[in-house]
Amino acid sequence: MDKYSYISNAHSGYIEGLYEQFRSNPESLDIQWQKFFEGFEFAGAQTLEHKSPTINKGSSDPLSEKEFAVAALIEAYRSRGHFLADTNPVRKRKDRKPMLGLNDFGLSESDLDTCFRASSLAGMEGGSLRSVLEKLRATYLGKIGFEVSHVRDAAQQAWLIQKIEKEWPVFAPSQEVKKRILLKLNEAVVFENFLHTKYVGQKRFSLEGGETTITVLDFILNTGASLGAEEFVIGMAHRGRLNVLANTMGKTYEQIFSEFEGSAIPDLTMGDGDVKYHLGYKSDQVTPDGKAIHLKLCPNPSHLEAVNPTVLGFVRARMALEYGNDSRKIMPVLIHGDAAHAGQGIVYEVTQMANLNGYATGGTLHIVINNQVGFTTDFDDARSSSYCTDVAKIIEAPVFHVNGDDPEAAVFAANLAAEFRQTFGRDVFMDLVCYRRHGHNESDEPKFTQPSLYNIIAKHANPREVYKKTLADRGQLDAALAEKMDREFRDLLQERLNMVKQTPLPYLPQKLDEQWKTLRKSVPEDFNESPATGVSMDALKEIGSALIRLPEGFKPVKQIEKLLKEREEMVSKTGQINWAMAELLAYGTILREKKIVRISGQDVQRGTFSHRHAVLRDSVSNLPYNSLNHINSSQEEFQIYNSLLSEYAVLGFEFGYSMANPHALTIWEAQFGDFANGAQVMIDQFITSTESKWARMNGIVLLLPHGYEGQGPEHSNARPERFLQLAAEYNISVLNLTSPANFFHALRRQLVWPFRKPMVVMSPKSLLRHPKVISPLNELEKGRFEEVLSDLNVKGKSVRKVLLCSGKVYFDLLEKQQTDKIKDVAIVRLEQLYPFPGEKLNRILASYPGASLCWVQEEPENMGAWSFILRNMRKTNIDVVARKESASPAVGYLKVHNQEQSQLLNAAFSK
Ligand SMILES: Cc1ncc(C[n+]2csc(CCOP(=O)(O)OP(=O)(O)O)c2C)c(N)n1
Repeated sequence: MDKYSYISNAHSGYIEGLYEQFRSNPESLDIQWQKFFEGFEFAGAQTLEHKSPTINKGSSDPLSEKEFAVAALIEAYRSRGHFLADTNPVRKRKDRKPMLGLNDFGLSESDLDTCFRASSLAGMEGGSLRSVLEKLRATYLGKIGFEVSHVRDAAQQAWLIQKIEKEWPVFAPSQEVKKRILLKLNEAVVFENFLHTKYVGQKRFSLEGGETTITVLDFILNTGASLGAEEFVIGMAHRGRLNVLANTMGKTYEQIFSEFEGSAIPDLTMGDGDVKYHLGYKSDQVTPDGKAIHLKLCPNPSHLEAVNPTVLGFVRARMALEYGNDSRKIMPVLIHGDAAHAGQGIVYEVTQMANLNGYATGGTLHIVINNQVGFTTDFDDARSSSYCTDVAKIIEAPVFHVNGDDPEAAVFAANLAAEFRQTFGRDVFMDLVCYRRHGHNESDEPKFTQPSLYNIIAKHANPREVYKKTLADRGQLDAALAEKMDREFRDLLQERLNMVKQTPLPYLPQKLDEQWKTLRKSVPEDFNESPATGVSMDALKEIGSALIRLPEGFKPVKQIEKLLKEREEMVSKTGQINWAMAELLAYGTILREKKIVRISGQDVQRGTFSHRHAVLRDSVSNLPYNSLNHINSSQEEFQIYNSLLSEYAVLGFEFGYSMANPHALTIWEAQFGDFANGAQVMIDQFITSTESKWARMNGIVLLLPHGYEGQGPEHSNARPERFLQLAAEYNISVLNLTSPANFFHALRRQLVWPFRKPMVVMSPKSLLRHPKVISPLNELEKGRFEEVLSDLNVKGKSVRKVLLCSGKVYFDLLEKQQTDKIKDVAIVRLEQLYPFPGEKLNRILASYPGASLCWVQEEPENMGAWSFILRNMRKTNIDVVARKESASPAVGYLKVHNQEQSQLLNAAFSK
């Protein structure tokens, strides 16, 4: 093999390809390659035989091949150097085959003293290859592994390379900065150590091994604030949370110790509460540089990474509410565990949201506390990717892998990350490689599974000691100062603990955020009757005309012309409105009241079933037109976004949004209700339990298309039984509606109530076009949401049977009742299942004395609302007609479905 085989066989084609690309479209290349080829073309004519840098085997100009080899080597350090960086504080890094040896490029020791033109052309200072290599190693193989070559945006990449190559090698923090680093490390280390000795074996998910996190956060807040951020919203799991609460968020040590003492039983009327390492907190602080900032740590459940979309939704809403949509003023910070970040699908979903119109928040700053172990699982079993942060590459976000034992490196990376986020408004990731001193929690034995690693960790000094030694070795530390810091902080903690031992502080939930102050907690009586939610006819007409107006020159497709005509007829001729119209009118009324309506979900602009057409498209230009944004000049904005194909993250985002702005109507619509189980974590851990766990209300709306229409096991069932099982203590409302007017009032009720409740609606599919699914327009003018609808046609003592039902089956029953002219069976609809409108229902049932009662549902008997009805009507003699118990929600054959449906109807009306 000839000595340049690597470059000539493997890389020449590659570089030639790049050169071709450069000639046809220079912008498409990374900035270093652009510079390289520009320089090469400029200088090439004088020294190269060919202007084109074609590399021929046996070329007569070996120097030109070596120039390319040197260029490839520089490029390789930039793109793969991170694989060799010294980032692991406790063990040798895995060999990721970085191929950075001289011979990997057809170079050898004998070339080291040659000065290659390529190095200065590639943006490195000139000099011998030896000096260039030294610089590359110092820059890329030090305590930070910079992973930035996948960032294709030329400006971002040039900025990053400049910072990395010009600033990092000469980074020398001032004495002030060093003191601050030590102070934060001291707080982090002493706090953990103090808890460890005072509360032996109590779970706290300590940060030990990763204490540098506290320093990193401190600098992110300081730098972020200096660059314009006024608010930071943090999401994180259990690991290190108490330390962050105490030493970043400013939660008092007394409060934390009181929670450890756990002496007093808190007031459970406020809810059932949560463990201390899940609780949220907010505070106002001043950074070391003197900037005032608001900090918020969002409450989160055990489910790792589940909090992420809620943080982003929260930030998005705050951005609009407080900061005129200036994303530089508010920064989301997500702190991850390495195993969770690599393994949880929600991380991918949330990453995909980063730059989407409907979800962008001006970039998230991510920090992974990478302690190399997940519970007991080593990273080799936890991911196929090289890094736990590899998801960053899908959005071309830079990643800085940092040795957690080098707080100065961590500070450089933290500042760089904050600056990048504030400069470019894009995500950035910091992978803080550290270790976990104890087991998963403080009573776990880590040596069961990582004995050799834990032998090393047992002897490894904590990051504060490591830093103290570094400073001492450099002659930069006053030993007495470090001693003093330690002693004073320990004494302070002891003093606070003594206070708490004498008088423990009671548990107090966080005060409500400003936006919530006009609202109150609900009481059971609130649900006896819904509030009035009617709207004047003038307002309805104004919205109606916006819904039929088009901008000058707008050419809709044919079907839309027809739709607009129908809309016009509904409002000005027939006075009978369908589902879509009721829905759009409801949104319009809220917008007119200067409140935001925000909807997202798959294909929501048109509506999965083509009913909504909230955003119209010009048939020629394709430009969108959002009719509800053109009602009048003082209205609020109608925000309707087709979402990415995700349920978990999108529902989480909307939940977070409604957490920040209770005066916006925030809606998530599932494509079909079945898919809500892809977001089950959000439903269980947040939507239905937030008020009880964290004393926080939420008014999100879930629209879940539901109904048996012969479409098979999926697309039929939004699993109302699950929501009904989760319903208790007035935590949510669950609706299964049949009337457009009722939908209108239910939507409006969300913001009229003086409290907030999540609302889950089993929403229609075929009923969207059912001729009987209409309401008189004037029902929107007056009235309120009706929880129960009685039979208007069949009344009185002659009724032998009452069919109680909910949702779509009503129309099947009604058709049979009318076709067969049945006068002795009445049909009563429960429009709201939960809170169960028992009193109203009983009043209606009392008007049918002597009649038997039968619950009718389309769902199999083990699904639907039946078990809920039984539980709520246990004193009533009630029968059931339903599909037979089954494992699958519905049959796969239309004919069988039709057969079942007619049997169901016959059974319902049978004697
Ligand atoms: C979704 C989910 N699955 C499983 C668990 C149980 N669990 C708690 S911590 C943990 C390991 C997390 O490892 P990592 O993300 O590396 O964070 P660390 O605890 O090491 O800081 C697991 C599996 C969980 N909390 N959430």
